[in-house]
Amino acid sequence: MQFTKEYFIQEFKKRLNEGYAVDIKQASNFELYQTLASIVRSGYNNAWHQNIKNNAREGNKQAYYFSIEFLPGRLLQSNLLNMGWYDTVISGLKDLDIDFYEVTEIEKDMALGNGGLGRLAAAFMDALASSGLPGNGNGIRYKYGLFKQKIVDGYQVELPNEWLNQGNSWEVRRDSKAVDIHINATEVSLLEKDGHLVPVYHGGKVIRAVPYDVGVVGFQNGCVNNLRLWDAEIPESEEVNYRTLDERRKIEDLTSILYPDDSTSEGRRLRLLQEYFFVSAGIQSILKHHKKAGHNLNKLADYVAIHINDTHPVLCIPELMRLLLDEEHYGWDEAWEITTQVMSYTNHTLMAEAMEKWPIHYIQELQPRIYQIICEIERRYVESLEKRGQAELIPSTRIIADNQIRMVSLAIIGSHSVNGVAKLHTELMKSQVLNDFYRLFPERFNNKTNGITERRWLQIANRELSKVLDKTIGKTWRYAADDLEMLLKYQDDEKVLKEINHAKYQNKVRLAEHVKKSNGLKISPDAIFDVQIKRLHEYKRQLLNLLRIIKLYQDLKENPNLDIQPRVFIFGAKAAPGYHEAKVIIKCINEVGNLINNDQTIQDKLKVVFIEDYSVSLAELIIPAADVSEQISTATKEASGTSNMKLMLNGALTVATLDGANIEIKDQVGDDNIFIFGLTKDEVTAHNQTQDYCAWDYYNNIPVIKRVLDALIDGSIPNIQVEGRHVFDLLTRFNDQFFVLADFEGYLAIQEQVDQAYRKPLAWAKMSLINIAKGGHFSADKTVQRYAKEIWHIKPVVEKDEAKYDSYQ
Ligand code: CR1
Repeated sequence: MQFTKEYFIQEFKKRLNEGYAVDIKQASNFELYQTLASIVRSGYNNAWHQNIKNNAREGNKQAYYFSIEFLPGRLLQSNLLNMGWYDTVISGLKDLDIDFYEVTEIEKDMALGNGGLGRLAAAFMDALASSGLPGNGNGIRYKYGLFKQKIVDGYQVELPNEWLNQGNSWEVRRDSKAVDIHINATEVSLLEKDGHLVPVYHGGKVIRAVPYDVGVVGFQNGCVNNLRLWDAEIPESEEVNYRTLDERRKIEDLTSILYPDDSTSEGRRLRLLQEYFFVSAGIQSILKHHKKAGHNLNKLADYVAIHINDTHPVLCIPELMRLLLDEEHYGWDEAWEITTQVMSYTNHTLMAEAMEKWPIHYIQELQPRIYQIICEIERRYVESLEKRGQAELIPSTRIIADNQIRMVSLAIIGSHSVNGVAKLHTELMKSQVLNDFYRLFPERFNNKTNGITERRWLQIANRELSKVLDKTIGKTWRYAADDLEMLLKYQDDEKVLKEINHAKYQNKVRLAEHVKKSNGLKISPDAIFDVQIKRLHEYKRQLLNLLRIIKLYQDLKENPNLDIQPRVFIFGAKAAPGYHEAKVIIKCINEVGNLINNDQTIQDKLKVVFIEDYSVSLAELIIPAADVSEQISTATKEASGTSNMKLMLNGALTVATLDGANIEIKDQVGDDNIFIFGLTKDEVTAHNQTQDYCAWDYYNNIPVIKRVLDALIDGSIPNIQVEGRHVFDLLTRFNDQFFVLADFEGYLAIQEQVDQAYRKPLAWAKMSLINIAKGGHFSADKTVQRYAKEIWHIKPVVEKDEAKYDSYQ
C-alpha cells in the first residue's frame, strides 16, 4: 500500500488511541513519539525480515563489524529520511497540529560510544545498509550510555545517562538467539570423547548473552541490516551459582557502563570481561547461523567477514580458534587458515598509551582456554620468524612480552588486512609505529580514510542549506553526494553566495537561542562562530585555542577599540573522568569564559561558550551554525578526525594543522580555501627524535607567550589558582609535550587571516561554497564500499528501490 499522508494520519490516530487511549489534543509528546516510532518500525520490519531471509537463502557473504562502541544518536529522523517518509510525515503531523521537531526531541540519543570511533561505527552501519551491502554490527547494549556531563562551578561532573529508562523503540529482544558464555574456569583439562580431545572446564560460571537487535534502515533502497547489541543475564540453570547479591550485581555490571575513555583502557578486569563477552556471543551466533544455513565451516570465509574495530574485539581471533578447535574438532593449521581469512582489523590511534595490553593473569583468570590458545599462536609465530630468518623482529612484534598480551600484535598476526583511517595515519603506521609488522606483512596494510553520514549532517541537520542546494543544483545530491560538486559552477554567483550566508545566519540564530537557554548567555549571530567540538584531549589542543582567547582578551583590555571581528568561541567536549589534565583544561576554559563574558569593557567582541554534554544531537545543532572549524591537533597525533569532515560539509572553514584527514580536506578544497598552520609531521618527528624541544625557551624569548602564560598564574583569571598553575606547568616544566607553544605564533597569524577574510562576506561565502561542494568526497558510503570491495569481499544484494518500504500495511 502507498504510504500517503491520508493513510499516515488515519494510522497515527488509530495507533495513538490503541496504545494510549488518548486523542491528539491530550497526548504528551512522549506518546506522540512512541506512536510515530511504532509506525516507522512497522514500515521497515517486513523489509528487515525479508533481508535476513534473503541473505540466508542466497548464501550472501556478510560482514560483521565488531565494535565496543556504537554512537548512532537519534534514529527517528534518519529512519524517516531513509524510508522516504520524511516529508509525508512532517506534513501529516502539521495537519494534526503537531510540531514534528518538538516530538523528535523526546528521543534519547543512543550514546553507546565515546567519540569518533563509535560515531564512525554507527556511520558505517548506515552506509552499509544504504549501499545495499549485507553488513551487520555486533556490540554491547550498555544500560547507561556515555556519562551525562554537567558543568558545576566550571568543573565537569559526570552523571549516569539513563537512556533506557523509557525503553528503546528501535530494539527487538531475541530470546531465541541467546548464547551461553563460560568464564572464570579455574582449570581446563583435555578429555577424550568420540575420538577427539575436548577441553573440560572446571569451576567458573556461565553467563547468558541475550541479543537486542536494531534494524538499520538503508537510504531508500529497502535494505535493512542488523545491529546486534548483547545484554548479559544469569541463565536459570545457573541461579544457584550466584549466591550473593554481589555476585549477581557483577553480571549486571557487565553491560552496565560504557568505559568513558577512548584512548586508554580503563576499568581493567571488567572492561576485559566486556570485550570477551560481546566477542564470544557474536562469534558463537555467527557460527550457529552459518551451520543452520547448512554451510561447511571450511568455507566460512566465503560467507563471513569479521571486522575488528580497534583492538577491543581482538579476542575474536582466539575465540574463533577455540570454537573451531574444541567444538568443531579442526586441526590447528586448518583452523588458523579459516580464522585469518575471516578476520580484518582497523587501527584508530597510534598513541602509545592507547595500545591495549592486558596482564597475562587477567586473561588466564577470564578464560584459561583462550590464554592457552594465545600462547600457541605466539609459539608458532615466534617459530615461524625464526625459520624465516627474521628473528630480530621477534621482540618488537611478538604477542606476549613483559607478562602482558599486546592486542595490536594479536590483531595483526591473526588478520589478513590491517588498515589505518587516513592517508597520513596509514603512512605513519607503516613507516614508524608498526614498521616491523609492515616489513613482515606488507600486503596486509592498506588505507581507508574515514567518512561521514552526509545525509544526517546535511539533510537532517542543515535544512536551511539543503533548501539552497535543492534550489541551486537540483536534488540529486540527496542521494549522490558527489553531485554537490555541481555547486562549484555557482562560486561567483552572488545570489547563491548570499543564500548560503543567509542559511548560515539562520542556523546561527537557532544555536544562539539554544545557548541563551542552556548557558544563559546572549551571543550575536553576527559574530564569527568559532567551533571546537571533540573529546577533550591534550593532543587535540583545546589549550592552544584557549591561549589564543586569553591573548585576544589581553589585547582588547589594552586597547578596547582594537579592530577585530567579534567572535564567539564555542566548545563542546567531554573529558574521561580519570583524565585529570583534561578536566583541568575544562575548568580553565570555563573560568576564562566567565571572566570574558562578564566584562563589559570589551563590548561583546569576545564570548566563550562551553556547551555541556556534547552529543550527536548537539552536534546536529552546532555544526550547521559554525563559521570556523578548529582542527588543531599536534601533527601525527589525530588519526583522522571526522568532525573536520562534517564541519566542512556544512560550509565552515577549517583552521587546521597538517594532521589526519585535514590533509585530505586541504587536497580537496585547495590551499586557498583552508587555513593551514603549525609544525608538520616531519618537524614533530624530528623534535621527538632529537629531543631538542625546549618549551622554556619559548616562554622566555617570546613576549606574547610569556604574557599569556603568566595570566594563568598571576591571578588575573579568577578561580584557577590550582588549575592555572597546572596548565602553566604542563606547558613549561613538563616541556609542552604537544608543542602548543611551538605552534602558538603560527596559530595567531592564521587566525588573523581568518579575521580579515570574514570581513568580506562574499569572498567568505565562496570559500564556504567550495568546502560544501567538496564535502561529498568524505561520504561514509564510499568508505564502506572500499572496505566491502578490498577487505571484506562482499557485494551489494539490494539495489535502489524506494518502493520497498511502501509495502506498508
Ligand atoms: C581517532 O582519535 C578518528 C576516530 C575514528 C579515533 C580519530 O582521529 O577519527 O578514531 N581513535 O577513526 C580512537 O578513538 C581509540 O581510538
